[in-house]
Amino acid sequence: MTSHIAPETIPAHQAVPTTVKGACPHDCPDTCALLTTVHNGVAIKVAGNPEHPATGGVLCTKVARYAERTHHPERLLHPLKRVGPKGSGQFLPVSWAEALADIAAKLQAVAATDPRAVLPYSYAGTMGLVQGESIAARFFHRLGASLLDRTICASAGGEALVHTLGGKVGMRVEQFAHSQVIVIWGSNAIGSNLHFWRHVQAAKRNGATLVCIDPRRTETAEKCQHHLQLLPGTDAALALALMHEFTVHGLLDEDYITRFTTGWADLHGQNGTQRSLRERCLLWTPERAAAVCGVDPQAIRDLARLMGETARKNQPVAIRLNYGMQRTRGGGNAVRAVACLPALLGAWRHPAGGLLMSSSGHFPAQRNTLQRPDLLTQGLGGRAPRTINMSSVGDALLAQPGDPVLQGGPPIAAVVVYNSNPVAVAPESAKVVQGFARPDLFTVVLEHSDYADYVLPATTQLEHWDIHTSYGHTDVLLNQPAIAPVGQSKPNTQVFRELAALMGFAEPCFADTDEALCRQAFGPEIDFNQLLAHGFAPLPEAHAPLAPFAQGAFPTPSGRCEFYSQRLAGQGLDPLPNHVPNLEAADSNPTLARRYPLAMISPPARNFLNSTFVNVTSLRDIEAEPVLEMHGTDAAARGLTEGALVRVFNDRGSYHCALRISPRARPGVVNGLGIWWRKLGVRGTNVNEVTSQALTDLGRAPTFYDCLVQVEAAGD
Ligand SMILES: Nc1nc2c(c(=O)[nH]1)N[C@H]1C(S)=C(S)[C@@H](COP(=O)(O)OP(=O)(O)OC[C@H]3O[C@@H](n4cnc5c(=O)[nH]c(N)nc54)[C@H](O)[C@@H]3O)O[C@H]1N2
Ligand SMILES: Nc1nc2c(c(=O)[nH]1)N[C@H]1C(S)=C(S)[C@@H](COP(=O)(O)OP(=O)(O)OC[C@H]3O[C@@H](n4cnc5c(=O)[nH]c(N)nc54)[C@H](O)[C@@H]3O)O[C@H]1N2
Ligand SMILES: [Mo]
Repeated sequence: MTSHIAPETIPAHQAVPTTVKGACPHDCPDTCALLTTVHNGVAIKVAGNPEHPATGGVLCTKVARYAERTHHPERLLHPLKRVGPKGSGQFLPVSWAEALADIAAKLQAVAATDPRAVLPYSYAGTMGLVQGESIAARFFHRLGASLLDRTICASAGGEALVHTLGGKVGMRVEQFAHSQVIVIWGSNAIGSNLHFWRHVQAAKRNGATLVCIDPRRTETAEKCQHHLQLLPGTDAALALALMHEFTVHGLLDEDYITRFTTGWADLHGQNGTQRSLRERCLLWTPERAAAVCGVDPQAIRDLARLMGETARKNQPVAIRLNYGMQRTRGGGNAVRAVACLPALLGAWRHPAGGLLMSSSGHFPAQRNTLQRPDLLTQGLGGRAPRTINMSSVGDALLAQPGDPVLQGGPPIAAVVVYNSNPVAVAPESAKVVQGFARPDLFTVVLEHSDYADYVLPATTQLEHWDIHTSYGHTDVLLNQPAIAPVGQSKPNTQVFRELAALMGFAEPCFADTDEALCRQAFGPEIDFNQLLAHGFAPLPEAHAPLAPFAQGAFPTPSGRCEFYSQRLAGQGLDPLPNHVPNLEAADSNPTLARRYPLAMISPPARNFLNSTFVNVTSLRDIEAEPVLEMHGTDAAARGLTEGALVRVFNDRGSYHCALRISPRARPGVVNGLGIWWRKLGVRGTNVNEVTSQALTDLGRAPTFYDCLVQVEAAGD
C-alpha cells in the first residue's frame, strides 16, 4: 500500500527551523490557525498564526503546549495488544501487520452474522473533516455497522436552532466587538471560547454592557457588569419572563415580528394550551420566573429593560448562547426560548445584534462525498440500518437480546473507538465501564484505553493532513503535516484504509489520499490554493452574510423565525418553547430531592479540553486535583471544611474529590469540574459516575447538568 503522506510534503530533518501552517483540531469554537516551528524533524513550538484574524496570533494555554503533547514521553508509539484482564492495563507491543490482520478477521467474523453488531464510537477528539469522518465513515458504511447518533455535545441546542432559526447559523463572531449589550448565556467564554472574549473586551472598551447568565460565578461572570446566577435548567423560564417584560412595557419590534416571525400572536393549537408565544409568555411574570430560577425578580426586570431599551434606541443587542444551558432535560426548549428573543426586539436588523450559538451551519462542506453514506445499502445486505445513541452507550453495551435499545438488531459484539474517550466522558460511567469490561466484547481503540483488546497509536495534528470548519467563526482552515508520524503512529484514515484492504473492500474511494480528501471537502467556493498558501480562507459573503436576518430570510420552512414550529407540532411535540423543569429537581421529584438536595453541574476545567490534556503534566499541575466547588452555607450545614476529601453520590454511584468552599458556587448548586481520567482521579473515578443517561427534550442529548447529589466527608 502506498504511503499515506507524501514524504516531500514534510519538512523533515532540515537544519534551519521552518514553520508549517496548520489548524487546531480541538473541540472548541475558536478553531485557531497554527504555526508550527520544526527543527530537525521535531516540532519545537506551536504558536497562533498572526495573519488569521480570528486567532490573532494568540493560543490558549492548552494548545500552546501542543508540542509537549505530540512529543510526550508517555505517548503510545506502537500498537498494543491486551494480555491481562480487561481494565488491568496489561498490554504488549505487537506489529501493525499482526494487529490489523487480527482486527480484520474479528470484525469480519462478527459481520458475517450481522454487521450491525459492530459499533463505531467517535466524537470530536479532532474536529477535522478528514481524520474525523472520512475513510472511517466509508469503512463502517461499507461494512454495514451500526450508525452512531453523535449527540454527546450539542444536539439539543442544534435541533432547537434548526426549529427556530432554521440552522446552526447566526451572527458573525467578530461583530460582537460592535455590540452595545452582550448577554453571555451559559458560557464561560474566558475558559472555553477565549478568542470570542477578545471581541467582548473591545465592545466593553466602547461602552458595552456585559451580562452573564450562569449558575456558577465563573471568571467570565466576574468580568461582566451583571451576573444572573440562576439555578441549572431554568433558562427558559427566564427567557419567557423577559418576553413578558418586553410585551407589557412596549419594547417589542412589532414591525419585525409581523414581517419575519411565526406564532407570536396568531392563534394555533387546541383549547386548553397556550396557542401563541405571546399568550404563553404573559403567564411568566418576573415574580413567577424568579421563584423558578432562584433569582431576584428585579434582576429580571432590569435585564429586560436593558435589552429592550437598547434595541429601541436602534443599538445592537447580542446574545452569545452556549452549551452550558443545553445539558438538562429542557435544554432544547431553553435554547428555543432564548433564540426567539432577538427577533422580538428586532435585534437581527444590525450586524452586531442577534445571536450566535454555532456557526457550523454556514459551511457548505461536502460531507456525503467524504463519508459515502450510499455504501451503507451494500453493507447492510437488505437489513434495516440501526442507530445507537452515544449518550446512552452504557445501556447499549449492556443490552441483552430483545432490549428495545437494540431496535431488533443483535447485541453489540465489537466497538471501534476513535477521537473519543467514552469511559471518561459518557454519563453514568459505572455502566459504561461495566459494558466495556464485558469479556465477550471485542474492542479496538485508536489511541488510548485500559479496556481495549487493541490500542493503535494515532498521529496528532502535527503529523497529518486535515481540513476544518468552525463552530465559532466562518473561515475554512487547512492543516498540513509539520513532522513525520512519531513512532509507528498512523492517521485514522490510514488505519481504516488498511483495514478496508484486508477486508476486501475494493471501492476506489478507499484509495483516496488525505490530501485528496482535503480537496474533496469543499466545492469551488473555497480556493484550495489559497488554503495551501495562507492556511485559511473566509467563507464567501453568500455563505456567511453580515446581518443574516436583517430582512428575514431565515432558512426555516416558512422563511421566518419560527416561534411556532409546525415541524415540532408534526412530531407531536410542543410547537412553542416552554420551561421544561429538570428531571432531578425539588418540584419534579421531591422524594429524590430530599435524599439528594444539591444540584450538580460539571462544566470543563479551564486547563483541560474535556478529557484531553489531563495527561499533560504541566496542565494537570495547574488543575492539581479534581475538585467540587461548594457554597460556604452548604459546607457548613454538612460540617465540611476546605480541602476535605469528599464523597459525591447518588443512586447511580459516587466519586471522590477535594472540596473547595468557593463563592463560585451558589447555595444549593455544586460544581464538579471535569473531566478527569478515571485513573488519574481520586480512587479511580470521575464526575460521570453520578451523571445520568436520561436524554433531553430535543436532540436526544445527555443531561449531564440535570443531576441531584449529596456530599459527605469521605471515610478513612
Ligand atoms: N478549556 C476548555 N475549553 C473548552 C472545553 C474544555 O473542556 N475546556 N470544551 C469544549 C467543548 S467540547 C465545548 S462543547 C465547549 C463548551 O462551551 P460552553 O458551552 O461555552 O461551555 P462552558 O464554558 O463549560 O460553559 C458552560 C457554562 O454554562 C454554565 N451552566 C451550567 N448549567 C447551566 C444552566 O442550566 N444554565 C446556564 N445559563 N448556564 C449553565 C456552566 O456553569 C458553565 O460556566 O467548550 C469547548 N472549549
Ligand atoms: N460530566 C460531563 N461530561 C461531559 C461534558 C460535561 O460538560 N460534563 N461535556 C461533554 C462534551 S461537550 C463533549 S464534546 C464530550 C467530549 O467527549 P470526547 O469527544 O470523547 O472528548 P475528549 O475527552 O477530548 O476525547 C477525545 C479523544 O480523542 C483523542 N484524539 C485527538 N485527536 C485524535 C486523532 O487525530 N486520532 C485519534 N484516533 N484520536 C484522537 C484524544 O486524545 C482523546 O482521547 O464530553 C462530554 N462529557
Ligand atoms: Mo462539547
